Amino acid sequence: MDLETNLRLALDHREFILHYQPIFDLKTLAPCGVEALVRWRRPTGELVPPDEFIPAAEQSGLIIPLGAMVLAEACRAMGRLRRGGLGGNPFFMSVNLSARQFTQPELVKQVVRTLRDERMAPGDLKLEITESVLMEHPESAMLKLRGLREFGVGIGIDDFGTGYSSLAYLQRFPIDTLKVDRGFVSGMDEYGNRVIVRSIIGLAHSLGCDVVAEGIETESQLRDLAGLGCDLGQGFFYARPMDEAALTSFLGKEE
Ligand code: G
Ligand code: G
Ligand code: MN
Ligand code: NA
Repeated sequence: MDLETNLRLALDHREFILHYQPIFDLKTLAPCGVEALVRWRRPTGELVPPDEFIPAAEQSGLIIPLGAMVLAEACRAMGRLRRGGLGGNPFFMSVNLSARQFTQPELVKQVVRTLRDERMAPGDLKLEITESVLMEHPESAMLKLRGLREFGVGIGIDDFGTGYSSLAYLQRFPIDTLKVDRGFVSGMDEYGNRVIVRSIIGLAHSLGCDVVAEGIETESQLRDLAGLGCDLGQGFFYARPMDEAALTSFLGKEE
């Protein structure tokens, strides 16, 4: 069977699950949100990472039902965390949107409907979109971002610095967060990467955004980023992506 057929069956059989990676405050080390990351759990127990199926899901259009499932499940998990008294206030759930999901005409309506169905506070949700997706059709992207923002949903730009952004648009888009791509963070001992990270932090703050550094693997990267004024971070140093049970226990210990 080809991958597309396999993915279709996997969706019917509910083989897609979410892991969550905590995002923390670089100054206090307190958790302040999580990023939902989808995995394909094969009946054998094997966990297939998203890089191996998101492109095919995107190509085939299956990303639409898969993305809808991811969003609804992330909202439900957030509800369970809140009811369990976990996740301080403010605490957000970050969900990745692919190009095809974001360009869907019904995107804003669908997000609004899901939040209502799942009774999730819009301010608890952050959507991550890459800069290339936003810049491809910036005017229609603007309308969607405004629709989401008016409803109270947060917007983060994922992998920032790896694509091309028009500064004029960045300034006009209602964005809350820039996420520094982990490539820059892992290379921060090189002067060039360090300059880029410092510039992204400065740019984000000038735009009124906060900054999340991705892929923090060492304490020295953490200190370095904190020293540069970076607000938030995620990475193996603090916590790996984990299933909901592990997340519940992780957040319980951090309270
Ligand atoms: O989970 P992992 O840490 O391997 O993530 C690899 C990539 O897959 C990341 O770039 C992330 O943006 C993407 N990804 C993870 N989960 C989702 C998802 O639910 N939807 C989309 N569109 N991309 C995702
Ligand atoms: O959406 P995005 O592509 O940024 O998704 C984050 C990806 O980065 C996921 O695949 C996640 O598993 C991975 N990741 C998270 N923390 C680290 C880290 O500290 N180091 C590395 N190499 N990868 C990480
Ligand atoms: Mn992301
Ligand atoms: Na990223």
